[in-house]
Amino acid sequence: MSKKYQNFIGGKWVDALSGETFENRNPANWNELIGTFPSSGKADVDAAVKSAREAFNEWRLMPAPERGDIIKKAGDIMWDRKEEISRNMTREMGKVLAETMGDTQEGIDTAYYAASEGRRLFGHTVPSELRNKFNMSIRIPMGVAGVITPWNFPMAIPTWKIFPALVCGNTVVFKPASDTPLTATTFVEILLEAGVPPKVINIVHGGGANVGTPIVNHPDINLISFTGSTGVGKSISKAASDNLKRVSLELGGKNAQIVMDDADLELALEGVLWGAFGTTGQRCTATSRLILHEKVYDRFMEMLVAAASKLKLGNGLQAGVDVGPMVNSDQVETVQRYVKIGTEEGAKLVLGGKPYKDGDCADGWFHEPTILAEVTPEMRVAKEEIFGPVLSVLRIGSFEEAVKVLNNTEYGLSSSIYTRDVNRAFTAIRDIEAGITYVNGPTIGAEAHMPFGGVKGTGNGHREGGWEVYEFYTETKTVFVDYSGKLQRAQIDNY
Ligand code: UN1
Repeated sequence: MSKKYQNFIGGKWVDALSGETFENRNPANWNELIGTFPSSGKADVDAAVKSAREAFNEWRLMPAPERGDIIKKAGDIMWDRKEEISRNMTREMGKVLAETMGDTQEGIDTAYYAASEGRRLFGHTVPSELRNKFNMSIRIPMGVAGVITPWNFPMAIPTWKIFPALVCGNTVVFKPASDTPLTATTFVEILLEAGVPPKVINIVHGGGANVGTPIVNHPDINLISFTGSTGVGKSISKAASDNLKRVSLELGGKNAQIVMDDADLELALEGVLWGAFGTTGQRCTATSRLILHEKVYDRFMEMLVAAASKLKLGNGLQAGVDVGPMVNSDQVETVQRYVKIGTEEGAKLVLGGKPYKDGDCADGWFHEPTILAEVTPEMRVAKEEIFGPVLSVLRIGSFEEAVKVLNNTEYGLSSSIYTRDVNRAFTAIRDIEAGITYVNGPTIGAEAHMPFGGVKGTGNGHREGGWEVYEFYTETKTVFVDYSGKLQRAQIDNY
């Protein structure tokens, strides 16, 4: 049975002011309607920002460890509901159950890390240049955070942003992707059950133009955290500069796995299969390029095509399925467009290349795992993000060439090298232009307590995850306490 879901604004579950709704359907079987959600607009955003602003003063005064206790409780509830959350996630966006379980677990890990951060939020104490004077820096919340999240990690990414925002004392207006409103709604229910005061968290469903843009433009929002495409990220950055909002952008990737001639080929094969076709290739961190040493090229390609052709497509809730559907028809079209671009550029299609409609997959957005071989660095399929189950394979003759080819993209999120040579591994760590480098592991699989983010066109220098994201959600206040009982002039009286 499908259900009608609502926004949560001003401490209440409410419809969009327009009364309009949109449908959420299962990408593995579009006949299955999961629910209808409010199609909101600027007026709904205004109400949500008002609510978040009203709640800020009280929330900021709650001790951070107490806020952390609430986040811990949210993690506990997610743990108890892990399977149910993950099943619904597979229904609404397609990836296989093992992966949606991982996505939910990433949210739980983030909760427990954030909870403990409530007991840190370190500042510094520093000696003063004057006698009887005390210097320190403390961290203060910013205000209202606008959080705009994608559909590919419907639980993990919202938790990456919202748990740190809350533990630092900010209130939140949350716009989840319209492909995954159910997981987002469940997340908000969990926050409320855990004890987040009602007006502190607000969720507004709807599209980017109708909801995202008013959030970005709203003068009473202090910071924006966005994960999505580079195009949208750039426009957010421009719009937000008008009232000097702080903006964290997590954008595209064109991640590569290098396989050197001394690599453990079986291990590298497992890595590239998981990196390229896990989540149907729909990760910012997905392995979109394989940079393969010429000495192992033919052998490895044979292993790769044989293994990738055995991957089983289907509904992610069924046991034995390796690859679920793509999230919607637009994504299938994008992949089809790139297969055409690649073959026209001269790449060789060695596997897949078509939407997949067999058996149970007839009514879903499935696409075959696809491999383009003999790709050269100047081709578009070597440089542009595709966000689907497509792997471009490039042949290289040396380590130096491999790094140069890897760096030949506007993006810089994740990267990987398979080699048994420790000198090469460390040189790669130094010379690869990416925010994340894996040695003898695939490009996917970041952990919640480590900084996550990229260089170049992948973002604007901020990191999510780990300790660094807490810098984003706070401002520094510098404090001087003079206990000398007299006027002391810095730089003057002491010199
Ligand atoms: C993303 O694709 O935006 O490292 C996030 C990974 C996951 C997170 C991916 N832990 O692949």
